[in-house]
Amino acid sequence: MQAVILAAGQGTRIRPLSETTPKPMLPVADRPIVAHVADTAVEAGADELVFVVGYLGERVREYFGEEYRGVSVNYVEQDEQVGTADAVNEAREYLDGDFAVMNGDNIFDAESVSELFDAAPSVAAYTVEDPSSYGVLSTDDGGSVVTDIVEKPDDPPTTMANAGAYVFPAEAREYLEVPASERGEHEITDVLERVIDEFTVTPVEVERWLDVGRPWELLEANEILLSDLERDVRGDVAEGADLRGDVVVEEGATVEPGVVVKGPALIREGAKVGPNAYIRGATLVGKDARVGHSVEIKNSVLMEDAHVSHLSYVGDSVLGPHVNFGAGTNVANLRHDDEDVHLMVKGEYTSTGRRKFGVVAGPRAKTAINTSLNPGTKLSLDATTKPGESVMKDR
Ligand code: TTP
Repeated sequence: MQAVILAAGQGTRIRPLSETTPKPMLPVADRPIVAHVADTAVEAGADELVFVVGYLGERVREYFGEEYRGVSVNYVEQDEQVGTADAVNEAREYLDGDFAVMNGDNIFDAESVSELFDAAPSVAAYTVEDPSSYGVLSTDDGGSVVTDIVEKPDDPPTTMANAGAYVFPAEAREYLEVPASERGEHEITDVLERVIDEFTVTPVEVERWLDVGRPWELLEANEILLSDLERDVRGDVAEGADLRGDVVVEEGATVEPGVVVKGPALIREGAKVGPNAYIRGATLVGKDARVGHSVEIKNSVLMEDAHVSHLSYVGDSVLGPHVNFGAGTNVANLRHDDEDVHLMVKGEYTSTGRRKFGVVAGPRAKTAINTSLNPGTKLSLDATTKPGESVMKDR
C-alpha cells in the first residue's frame, strides 16, 4: 500500500519553533515527528511513501532521501497550504491502488496503524473524554462501521475523535477535489464523507495518539516517547556520573563526573553534559547540545546545539536549535496562583492545561546572565535579553 504523509503545513501555532524547522521535522526522542509516522507506515506494510511537502520542504527531502527503510520515497510539492484534501490531491499522480493518508505531525502507535492498514477502508479513532473540539465519528449500533463524521459537535455522537490517519479505496483518487469548507480549506474529512457514503469504512481505535500542534504538545510527545526508552549507554560516561533508570547516552555523547541523570532521558550524539549537572523528568538533550556545570534540567527538550552551560535551571521547557542560555538563567515553571500556565498562540492567550510549564525559546535565542523567565514566556527567533532581566512577556 502507498502511504501519503502530509508534511506541508506552516506550523503557525508552534512558532517560534517552526521558524527554521518545519513542524513535522521537530524532534521527538531520537528522530523527527514525521519519521515516527513513516516508521509506523513502513511497519504496517507500506511499500511506498509519498510526502507532501511545502513549507521548508527541503528539510523533509534531506532526511528521507529516495529510499527509507527499504521503501521507495517520493515527494510532491504543495505550494499553498490550502487544505489537507488539496495536499493529497497533489499526490494523485502517484496513486494507483488503495492508499493511506497520515498527518505528518501526529504520534501513533505502530500496532494500531497496522490494524488500520489491515482494516481498509478505515479511519483511525481515538477515544477522548470531551470530543466537542474534534472531528467526531458516528458509527452504527455495533460501533463497527463509520456512518458519518461531524466537526466539533455540540452534541457528540460518540467519544471517538478522528485521529488523522485513513486508508482510502483506490476510487477515492477521484474524490479529492472538494470545495473549500467554511474555514476556507479543502478538507480531507470531506473526502472521507464521500468514502463513508459509498464504502463500508471501519473505525480502528488507536491506543496512542497525539496531535502535535502547539509547543506544549511537543513536550508531551517527548514525555510519551521517552517513557518507552530502555537503558542503553554507549557514549563516554565518566566514572563519577550516576545514571539512574532508563537513560540512553548515544555514541559520541559525553557525560562528565558529578552528573546525576534520572531517566527517562536521552542524551544524543555530540552532546556534552556536566560536570555536576542534574537532569530529571523526561528530558531530551539533542545532538551537540550542552548542559554544563551546576545546571538542572527538568522535563525539557533541548534541540540540536542548544546550550545551557552554567548555573541555570530549566524546567518543563522547549529550547529550539542553537539557543544559548547565559549563566544564571532561571526558568519559572509554576504560577503562584496555581493556575495552569498559559501561552500566547496566534495572539490568543491559551491554557496549556499544565500546572507546570516553563518557556519556549525559539531558534538561536540568547539570554544574558541572570535572566529570569516567567512561566509561559516565548522568546522568538534570535531574541536576546539583558543581563539581570526579568522577562514577563513574549519577545
Ligand atoms: P495542521 O496542523 O492543521 O496545520 P499546520 O501543520 O500548518 O499547523 P498550524 O495550524 O499550526 O499552522 O495540519 C495537519 C497536517 O496536515 C499537518 O501534518 C500539516 C498537513 N497539511 C498539509 O500538508 N497541507 C495543508 O494545506 C494543510 C492545511 C495541512
